[in-house]
Amino acid sequence: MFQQIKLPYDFNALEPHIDALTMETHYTKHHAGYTKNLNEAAAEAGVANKEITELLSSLSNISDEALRKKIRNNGGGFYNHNIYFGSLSPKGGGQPTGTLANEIENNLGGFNKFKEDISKLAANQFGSGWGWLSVAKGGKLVLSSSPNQDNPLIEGKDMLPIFGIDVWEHAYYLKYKNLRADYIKALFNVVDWQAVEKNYQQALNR
Ligand code: MN3
Repeated sequence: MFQQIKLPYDFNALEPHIDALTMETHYTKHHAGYTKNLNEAAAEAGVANKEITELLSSLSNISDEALRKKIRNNGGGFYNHNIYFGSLSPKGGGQPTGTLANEIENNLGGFNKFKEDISKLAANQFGSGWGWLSVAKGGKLVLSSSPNQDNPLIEGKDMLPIFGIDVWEHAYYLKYKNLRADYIKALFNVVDWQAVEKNYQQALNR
């Protein structure tokens, strides 16, 4: 069974940056829905025992086209939101420290440049999708964006995403309406860089 991460904070904990109703709807409806649909489709396709990263990077092995599509959309939705919700915290904000900070400095031109670049990628993603910070094989940090519930793994890039900005309207519309850029700016006030650093270390050790 694929399971949603438990939120280590209350739905209202990220106020005023992310409002409680958005958080509750996002987690209990959208993310829960992706997870349920993934579990159904994965059982049907006989891939329920795979690691999610393995499953998403080998979708072409699923011969039934409808099932493959269902697992792509819902498996992406499941995995992407585990990363998203897991890297937010009421105690977040500020900047990464340690190894991740050094790599952002060395690979991505420093934190301010990184923040500007990933924000632009997320803001400019046409329609629904994600902005990503990922780790390529060998440890290099890479920025990208994806449509729908895709991510670099699904796109066959052999990179592990460690931080994602959800720019589906369900992530911000109740509070920010059409102002996606304002939501992205606000999100940085609640990013838990220690959690992202943990994801980074795991990605290095894969
Ligand atoms: Mn979402």
